[in-house]
Amino acid sequence: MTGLLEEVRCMLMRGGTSKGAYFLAADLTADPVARDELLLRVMGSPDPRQIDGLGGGHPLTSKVAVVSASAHQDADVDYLFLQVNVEKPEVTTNQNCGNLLAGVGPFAVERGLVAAEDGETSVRIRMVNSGDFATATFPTPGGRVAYTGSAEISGVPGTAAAVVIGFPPGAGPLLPTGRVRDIAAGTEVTCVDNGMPTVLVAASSLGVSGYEDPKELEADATLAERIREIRLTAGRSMGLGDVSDTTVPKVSLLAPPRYGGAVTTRTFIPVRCHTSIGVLGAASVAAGLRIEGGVGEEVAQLPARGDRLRIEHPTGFLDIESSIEHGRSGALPTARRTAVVRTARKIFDGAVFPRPA
Ligand code: NQM
Repeated sequence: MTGLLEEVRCMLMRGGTSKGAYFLAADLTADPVARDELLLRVMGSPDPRQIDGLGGGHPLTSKVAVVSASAHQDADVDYLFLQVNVEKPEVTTNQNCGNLLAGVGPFAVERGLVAAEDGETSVRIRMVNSGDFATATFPTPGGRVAYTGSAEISGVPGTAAAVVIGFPPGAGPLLPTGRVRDIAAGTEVTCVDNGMPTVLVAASSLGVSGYEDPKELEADATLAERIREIRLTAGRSMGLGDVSDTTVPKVSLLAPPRYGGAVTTRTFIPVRCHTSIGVLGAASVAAGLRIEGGVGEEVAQLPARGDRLRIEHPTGFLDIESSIEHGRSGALPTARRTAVVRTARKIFDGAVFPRPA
């Protein structure tokens, strides 16, 4: 038929400091090749402006969540995260996204996958990309998702209802290289995975302060090349193989805090510099700062007590609760618990009309 556009049921949501298209798995084809081809047309990729689709021309606004009922005994729903490349015809599943995760519980209630309580509802989520789990708790007065509230997160104007997300320790090792410190491309790093494979580097060891604006850092070709070399070497040591075309590991530059937090960060995801910091990226930074002998030790100021610490980033801060267990008699540390407050908001609900194939 000529002239008619195909349509797919879709909800656009802000999840934390990112924005993405949320789908029920049942509303998409199960064939990953056909699904990815459709999602490129939905988001308007490849095109730096994504002018003909939902994407916003930046990796943080070119994201997709696919949600379905879970068959796993410890989960209510499965959440598959897809990163839709802005400039290349590429959709990847090799990373997770803790920001879009914030919208998964509300979306699951909106679509009837989970029955809401009158008051607040907890949704147990299996993150398909990593196999890890999270529990999201959010207000549902009268059994309906409340989006307005008083929680404020840096990088998002205004306030909204809090989505409290707790993460039990993931299945993989906290220190994937088996060491607290490595040399990657001549630079001292600590490679951590507390939900997001992340390479921690002192900003000063790369000749920058770590307080620069993301745009200024992105424009620094010498820095970009150093970060690329560090990622390639660290990625191999972390068991991720050749990471030249993947979005993980992230590289987080660390500098001393300036506003009472524990550390300042500038995080490369992996080429663009994050305007704030990813949730799981922050979980990895927070756990990494607590590792005795790690590169964070010379830079961070950890709170004297308690699990909560504040990570400063380009547009404010992210508070996160994190604790690790230091191994006895030389054993490596392991993650214990991580929890964070995010917000999420439904922006539209309806049908998306993808660019014709
Ligand atoms: O680390 C960006 C984001 C993310 C990922 C990225 C994220 C996380 O802010 O949990 O949320 O690192 O690619 O959405």
